[in-house]
Amino acid sequence: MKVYPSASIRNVAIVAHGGAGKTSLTEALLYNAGATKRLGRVDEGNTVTDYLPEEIKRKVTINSTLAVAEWQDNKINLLDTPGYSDFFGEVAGALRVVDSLLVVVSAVAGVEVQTEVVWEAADNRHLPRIAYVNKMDRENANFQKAVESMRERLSGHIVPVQLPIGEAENFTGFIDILNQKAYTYDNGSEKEIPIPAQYADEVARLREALIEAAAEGDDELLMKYLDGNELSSEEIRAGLKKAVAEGKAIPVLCGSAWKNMAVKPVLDYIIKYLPSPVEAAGKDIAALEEENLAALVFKTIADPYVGKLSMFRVYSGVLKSDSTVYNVNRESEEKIGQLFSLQGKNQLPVTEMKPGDIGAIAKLQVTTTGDTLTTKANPVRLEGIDFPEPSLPVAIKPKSKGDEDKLSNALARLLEEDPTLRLNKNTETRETILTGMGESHLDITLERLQRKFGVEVEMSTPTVPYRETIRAAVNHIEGKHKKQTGGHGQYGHVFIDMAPLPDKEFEFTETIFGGAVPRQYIPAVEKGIREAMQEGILAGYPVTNIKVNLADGSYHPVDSSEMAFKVAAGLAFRKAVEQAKPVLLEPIMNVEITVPEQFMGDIMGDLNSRRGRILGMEPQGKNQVIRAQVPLAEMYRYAIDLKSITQARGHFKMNFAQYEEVPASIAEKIIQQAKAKKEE
Ligand SMILES: Nc1nc2c(ncn2[C@@H]2O[C@H](COP(=O)(O)OP(=O)(O)OP(=O)(O)O)[C@@H](O)[C@H]2O)c(=O)[nH]1
Ligand SMILES: [Mg+2]
Repeated sequence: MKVYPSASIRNVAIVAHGGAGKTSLTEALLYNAGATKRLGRVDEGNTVTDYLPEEIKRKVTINSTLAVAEWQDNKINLLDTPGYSDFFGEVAGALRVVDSLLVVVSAVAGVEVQTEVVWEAADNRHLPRIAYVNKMDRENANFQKAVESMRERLSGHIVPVQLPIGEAENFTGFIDILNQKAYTYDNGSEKEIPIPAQYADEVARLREALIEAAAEGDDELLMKYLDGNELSSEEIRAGLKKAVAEGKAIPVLCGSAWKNMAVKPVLDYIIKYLPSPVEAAGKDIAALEEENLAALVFKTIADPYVGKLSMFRVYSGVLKSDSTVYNVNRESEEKIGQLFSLQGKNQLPVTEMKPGDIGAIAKLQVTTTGDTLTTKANPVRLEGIDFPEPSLPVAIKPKSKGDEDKLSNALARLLEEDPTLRLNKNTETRETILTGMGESHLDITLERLQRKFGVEVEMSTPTVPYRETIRAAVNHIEGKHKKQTGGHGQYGHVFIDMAPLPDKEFEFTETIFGGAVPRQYIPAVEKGIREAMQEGILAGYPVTNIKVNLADGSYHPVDSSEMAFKVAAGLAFRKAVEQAKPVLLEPIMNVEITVPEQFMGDIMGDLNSRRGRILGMEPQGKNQVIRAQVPLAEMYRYAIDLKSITQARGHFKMNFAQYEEVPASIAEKIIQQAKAKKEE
């Protein structure tokens, strides 16, 4: 593919709620730009951007995928993003590197939740955007309603720049408000027609609103407009472009990606109204090219056959094929082989990439997502990417024993690819815990493990790392291990005191008098206690927060040994715990939940049913932040339940607070279960 100068590049992410038609619109844009020979269908699994087996199977986008439309001597880098909230990490990566957005709104459903979520994220990044009301051909399509839902639920000045001619099965074309021209489609070919008479008033009204929005983009223009002067088409265009750049105006187009009607104007609008990287940076081209190289890796694709593919955006300087760069995050040089532009999964070689361009490099050695590639002489470090924290943990293990190494290698690769996965080993429960964004995310992760790396994995709810402790002090508890059956016998004999130790896990002391237990056996007694603490007497969980004192004992000059004293200590320990009011402890988590105001009542009720204690709440913009303490046992599925309570509008963070006693009725059940399991 040819090298495009920075001013002829547009970087656009296509965003919306799931199913609005992002992938279908991307496909139609590519088709109209001649990048593909046929219009693929999501439902037939043959689109450019939904190419992964997991995407084809579900008919849903999972990864942000790059595809390029060359239009009027410009290069549009389109990033087709997922709409489902589990994959928001992919959207976050895309938002970090694009200069603008194409927001798709279904003409049937109007604005949906996930569109609001990305819209807010885009507000925070000050990204200019245009919107496309898609599915105008569908039953119940209603342009007016869709626009109203945008005005109700999204920020900014929503400005229709087109009007559909007919709706649903009568949708035949569109009217260009600014130029006052109408077009219909006849078997795929576009034809200009006079504006149908019934739309004349509406077109005039919308044109006035459009001019007003354009005037607001520029103070001088606004004065001229308010003084009652006519604005020229050129002035309107320039004003609108400024208003879009500043995020004040959002032009709204409409059409049908499926029927390929009114798709070309989207390409025109992207070129005319959305900023090039040069405009977005507010610098001139020469400056950008002469500046030191700075490219951000925003996505990594791990393929067991092709190897690693790193997707990047150049911010300044020129990145060349077959060069050496410096990874400032890893403090290491990287060899760059062939650079590629991407058409979905297809790689198109390019010799170099100018500032602003987006592409991919294969087989980088040290680089991971979020790293900056720059020069060693004058390193630049770009801001990284804000990925969402995952909150749904599951325990995983390979289905076939012996696959452990294979699994951990495969997981390492997947983690490199997906920054919204976390992997931990719980040393107490000995489980491998994989944390993801939601059920679908985890399902797909397991599917990938199997497809890419051939490891089949089982998942289950993680085990709660309960602990045991005591509530009372006991003194002089005896433990005696004595075996004298001919030959060399065994003899160990101790008396211990035991007491709760609130702020420390364990403490061992001794007050042996007159060598009742010889010095050399005392460490063995401590060792015996420590080993016995690994398995409590209630349900087999580790015992903590106790202090033990070795008070007395006796020995045998021939039969005593370290081993015998270790065993005696263990016997004394179990007896002591039994008498010292043993209880079960559970981990309590600090939880911070952020939800829109209207869900507060439901959230509180739900926390109650999870044995939660509310610590406080405070407003944060349109949201409320609730702080609470909740037992971990009640939180394993919270990610799923919070999603369903808030329609995926809420999120939460949690970290360990402290251990607390399990309420008696619940402890009873846990102890019964542990007994049953042991007998099994
Ligand atoms: N009738 C009609 N159906 C459409 C149109 N655009 C998309 N669809 C259908 O709507 C469904 C979803 O389309 P996609 O393009 O996969 O939507 P998406 O926004 O990419 O969805 P996710 O990637 O899952 O977020 C598919 O069945 C499409 O065929 C349209 O303009 N008209
Ligand atoms: Mg899609």
